Amino acid sequence: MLTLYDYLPSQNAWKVRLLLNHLDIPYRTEIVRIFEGEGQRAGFLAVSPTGAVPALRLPDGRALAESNAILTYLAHGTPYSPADPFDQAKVQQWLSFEQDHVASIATLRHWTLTGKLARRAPALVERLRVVAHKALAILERELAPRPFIAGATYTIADMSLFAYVHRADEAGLALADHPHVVRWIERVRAQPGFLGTVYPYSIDPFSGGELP
Ligand SMILES: N[C@@H](CCC(=O)N[C@@H](CS)C(=O)NCC(=O)O)C(=O)O
Repeated sequence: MLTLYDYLPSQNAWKVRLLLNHLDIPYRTEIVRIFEGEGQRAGFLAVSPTGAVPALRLPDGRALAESNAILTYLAHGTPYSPADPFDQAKVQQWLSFEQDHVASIATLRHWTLTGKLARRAPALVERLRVVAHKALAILERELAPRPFIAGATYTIADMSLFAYVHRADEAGLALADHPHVVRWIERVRAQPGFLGTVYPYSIDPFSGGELP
């Protein structure tokens, strides 16, 4: 059976939970208490080189880290990953965009919800806000003419982007200013096997501390 190394408030891990739910694949969960330093233990670093969740262990013992790599692996041969090489690369294009641009929303949300924002350098927060606003503006423009980010069908690129974009309000970014993004969020929510559960940081009393 697959093992998902998880931290419940992590939306990077949620992406993988979402795809496993869409595909109805059974798995076991191993919780990594990232704020208590468990990610930096040698045993976990052998699974995930950065010490971050999510990570996936296959039944044969091999391990894979990085949410988008895990999505790519699990979606291979399913309707969520196109077979055509160009379409596949287009999905990868948006997965790269997610890591390069949308991660700003993830960081702002994390700092806002765990009370760290006021402790951060204002110039750094401002820089992240600029990147996050630009990311939402790009998505608004790109989603205007088509239902899903990589084309006509729902793919892992949508899952990956959705994880943090649909929580942008919690990062202090107004989703209502982006009507095409809002309609895309509704389309993603309507997919069979959609996973609605999002865990708040408040379930972890250590989440207000700094990551080791
Ligand atoms: N690029 C990674 C980012 C993963 C990530 O930042 N995970 C956070 C939780 S959302 C984490 O485990 N942080 C602990 C750490 O970085 O030590 C991915 O997409 O999987």
